[in-house]
Amino acid sequence: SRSGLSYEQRAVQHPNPLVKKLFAIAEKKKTNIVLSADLTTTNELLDIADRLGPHIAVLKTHIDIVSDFGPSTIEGLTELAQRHDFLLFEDRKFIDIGNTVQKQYKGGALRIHDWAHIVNASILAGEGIIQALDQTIRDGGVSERGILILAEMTSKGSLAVGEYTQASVEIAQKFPQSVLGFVSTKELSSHSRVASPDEDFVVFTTGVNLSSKGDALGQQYQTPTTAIEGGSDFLIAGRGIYAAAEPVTAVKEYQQAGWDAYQRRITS
Ligand code: 5BU
Repeated sequence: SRSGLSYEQRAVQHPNPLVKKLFAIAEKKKTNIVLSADLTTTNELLDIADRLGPHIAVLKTHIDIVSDFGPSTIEGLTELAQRHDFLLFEDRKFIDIGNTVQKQYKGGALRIHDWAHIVNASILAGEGIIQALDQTIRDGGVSERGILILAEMTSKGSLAVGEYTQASVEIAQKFPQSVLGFVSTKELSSHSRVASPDEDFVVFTTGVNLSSKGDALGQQYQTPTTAIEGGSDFLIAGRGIYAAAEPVTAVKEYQQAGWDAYQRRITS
């Protein structure tokens, strides 16, 4: 793991072009915030992406909750991602057999591979799912596509723990060209039995909130500071930001807290 280095140093050393770009964006914009933009209409989604875009490194979508989804949703997101310099992450949580996920990733109404730089997948079905997504990425003719493995989940009673989480790391290590890292509550790769010294998986941490401990449906939160101290590299926050009375003020608070915590981690 290289979690003790700056984003700039990690950008220079990382072999994967998409991770290089992600780290370079973080360094340039001084942000490790991933906005979980769980808005349900195209207008609301694009409006929040435009207002908060300058403060985030990645915009995470659940594109299947957008009630009026269409080409203008994707054109709008792609244009804003270029204008404000952030990446697009579709939180699709692929979980089926390889043959099905290839169709879900490339085709269908959502054509996720066309526009999302990052997707995530569960390894419940075994490593074939990652092999399938990896194959689509390598044959897809588009550069800058990558996968995060769902190694843990933040919801109460999650079964993604222990050996399951460990297996996520081992499968990631078999597909270093397309697996960028993990969605997890803390750093994992240093616990791996076969970690190589130059391995640098990126840790995205969801369930981040400055003022709440959870919700009525089992979500469990930690703060930006505890997440970064635990080895997280990018903080995924949704309602704490977009549902705040002043989302721009809120995103700046998360941005500052996340950035300061990262600087403390690498200088201590
Ligand atoms: P929130 O509003 O910050 O609670 O939103 C969290 C987002 O992250 C939401 O889109 C979830 O679907 C997503 N999520 C999560 O909360 N916990 C997990 O373990 C994973 C994703 Br993986």
